[in-house]
Amino acid sequence: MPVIKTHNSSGTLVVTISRPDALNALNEATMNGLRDVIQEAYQNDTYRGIILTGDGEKAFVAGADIKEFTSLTKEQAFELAQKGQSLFKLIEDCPKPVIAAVNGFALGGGCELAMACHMRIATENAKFGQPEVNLGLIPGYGGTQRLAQLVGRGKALELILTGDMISAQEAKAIGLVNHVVGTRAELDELAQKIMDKILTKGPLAVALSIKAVNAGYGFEKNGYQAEAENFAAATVTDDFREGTTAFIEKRKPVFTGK
Ligand code: CO8
Repeated sequence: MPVIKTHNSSGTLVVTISRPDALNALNEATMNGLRDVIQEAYQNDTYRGIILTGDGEKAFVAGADIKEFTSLTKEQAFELAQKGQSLFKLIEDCPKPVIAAVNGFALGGGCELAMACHMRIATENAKFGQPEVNLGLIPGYGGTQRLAQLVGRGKALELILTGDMISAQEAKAIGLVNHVVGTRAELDELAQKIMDKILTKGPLAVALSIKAVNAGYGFEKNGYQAEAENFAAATVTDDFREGTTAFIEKRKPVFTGK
């Protein structure tokens, strides 16, 4: 199962993305599994909050599964981006608190997933980035919007245009991460400690706070549609074919701008 759920006595649903051989990359089955779990969390009163994490020490999520989208049509790419955007929006709008516990690489769709959560806690070894440009691509799961909201437009553009990976400490310094801890055990402990504190508050006040904060970042008012359109436009270029082929062949891409 690519999405594992466990439930503890405090009412926290721990959702673990588990595809260790692919650094927990988000393939279709994982995205579908994640949607099912989040929808269930909306409806099931046993679950009072969600901690979202990745299996193992190496990766939270290393992005969308690059091997799955090498031969998309523009229409399919647009639909896939919109589908992912709507799942991440479901997470962002969840009336129960959602904490990302980031244990390693949070890249591309993985960084976008962490940003859709209400807050982010990371281990020292975590690395954040939007490396899509290395593939001749742009972020497609809300990253162009949420990164700018969290760290400001200038820093967001620097990260998106260079594709650079940054450390957990750098991510904290720019406001992408709330807290950084040393080990995986400390990560789980702090995520639960913050969750437990939130769970002592009035659940309605928590839900209404999330709703009110999110209202200032309206899905309709922002550029999600433009992101999906430009993501789709990128997927039918020679550069995208070269970028993804080079990743799979483990070599540097040679881009031509076509
Ligand atoms: N997709 C598929 N497979 C992956 C991915 C990925 N994103 N990341 C890693 N893997 C696989 C590798 O191919 C490798 O598999 P194999 O053993 O079969 O060769 C395995 O995981 C281990 O990875 P590495 O050997 O590369 O491990 P390293 O420690 O050497 O490197 C890195 C780790 C730096 C994280 C490296 O794996 C990497 O650069 N990964 C890709 C990161 C990336 O570019 N992510 C962004 C993807 S694009 C994206 O997320 C767009 C979001 C919107 C999509 C919209 C949907 C259509």
